[in-house]
Amino acid sequence: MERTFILLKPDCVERRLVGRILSRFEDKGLNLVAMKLLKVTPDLAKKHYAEHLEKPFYPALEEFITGAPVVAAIVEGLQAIEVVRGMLGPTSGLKAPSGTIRGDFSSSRQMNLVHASDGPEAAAREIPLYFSNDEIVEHTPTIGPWLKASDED
Ligand code: FUP
Repeated sequence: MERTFILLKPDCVERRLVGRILSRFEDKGLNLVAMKLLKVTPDLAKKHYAEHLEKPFYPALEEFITGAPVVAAIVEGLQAIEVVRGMLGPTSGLKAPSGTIRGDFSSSRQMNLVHASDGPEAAAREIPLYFSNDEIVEHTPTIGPWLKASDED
């Protein structure tokens, strides 16, 4: 089992899409192991988007990500990092194919509704930015045997 970090961004909360987007992760069979509503501070935005700090679009990105509440979550599942990235689609909603979250709900490169870790190093860095260890809930869902065969890992 692998864990990945998901952030439902301000456009997702403002557009009342939180329930519908979370449903897609639940429908896929991913386990929710942590979740909270918060406002990203400028300091947290700089840490989260450290690789983009020097980019020309960073000031607008910080204004956007700090502009309304977000929902942060950790989900768990087989190959969860790659599976969730595939569910989001490419960065721009204009390029993302129908059937992906960004393709179905976004027409923007910045307002693309959801962030998810793009690899194991990113997940390991991002999860502790948003959650302490005691906010992560270990849990084995009873439906587990109906979501995958016992030899799949
Ligand atoms: P992604 O990994 O798909 O979330 O995308 P990136 O890490 O490349 O970019 C991080 C965020 O910066 C994206 F969600 C959108 C935003 N962005 C812009 O606002 N303008 C750009 O030109 C590129 C990215």
